[in-house]
Amino acid sequence: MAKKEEEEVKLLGFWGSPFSRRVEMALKLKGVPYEYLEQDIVNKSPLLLQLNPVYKKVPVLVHNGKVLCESHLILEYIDQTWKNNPIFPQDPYEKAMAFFWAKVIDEQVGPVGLISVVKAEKGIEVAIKEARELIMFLEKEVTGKYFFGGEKIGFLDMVAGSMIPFCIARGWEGIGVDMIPKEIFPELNKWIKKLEEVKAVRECIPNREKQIEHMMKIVEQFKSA
Ligand SMILES: N[C@@H](CCC(=O)N[C@@H](CS)C(=O)NCC(=O)O)C(=O)O
Repeated sequence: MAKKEEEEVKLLGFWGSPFSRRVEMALKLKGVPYEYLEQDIVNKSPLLLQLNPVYKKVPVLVHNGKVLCESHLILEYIDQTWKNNPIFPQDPYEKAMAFFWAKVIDEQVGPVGLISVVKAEKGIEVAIKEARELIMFLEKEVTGKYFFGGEKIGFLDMVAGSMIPFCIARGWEGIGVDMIPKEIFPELNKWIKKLEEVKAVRECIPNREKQIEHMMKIVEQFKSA
């Protein structure tokens, strides 16, 4: 019998990055061993610049010499390469919608939601109201489900989980805003608890105090930008 080819999986990431944490969640969920290379995202390593010359960002996954950038694409690649514990819906429409909401989370709710509240150009109340209007779409999306992915944790749980409760919410918390209170978002709060019960997720949640401190540095940059 032919010997199974040795897999070489490397991940260039940054501890506080939701984009790289979600890739780790997927690798852990699938039980894929990987070598993790922590990156300085300010003083970028020659390796990062060489592997992701277009965006110069983490995460970068290297699988048997093949280089992949952009977390959504990396998660799809992981799901198609290691088929156990699938994280994408089989149904083409559901899969397209998962990508749609992932884009909303990364491009609207995430950093943009934090910047809008920090800058509060129309006033803090309006900024909070607008951010919550977007988050309400996610509350509706998860209502009646155990996870966004259904019975089991999936792609959208990893995208939303890495970005909102364990990253951006810590920025809002740092500036004294409880953006996702239980009274307004009961389903999302239940979902956050369920996420924390999943070992692959729990192992990828950054330390709370360290993350708040990191998010406050980002807030200062937003203020002076
Ligand atoms: N769209 C990218 C976003 C990746 C990203 O923004 N990574 C940040 C870390 S959180 C980074 O490497 N930033 C370095 C920079 O902006 O120069 C993805 O989904 O992977």
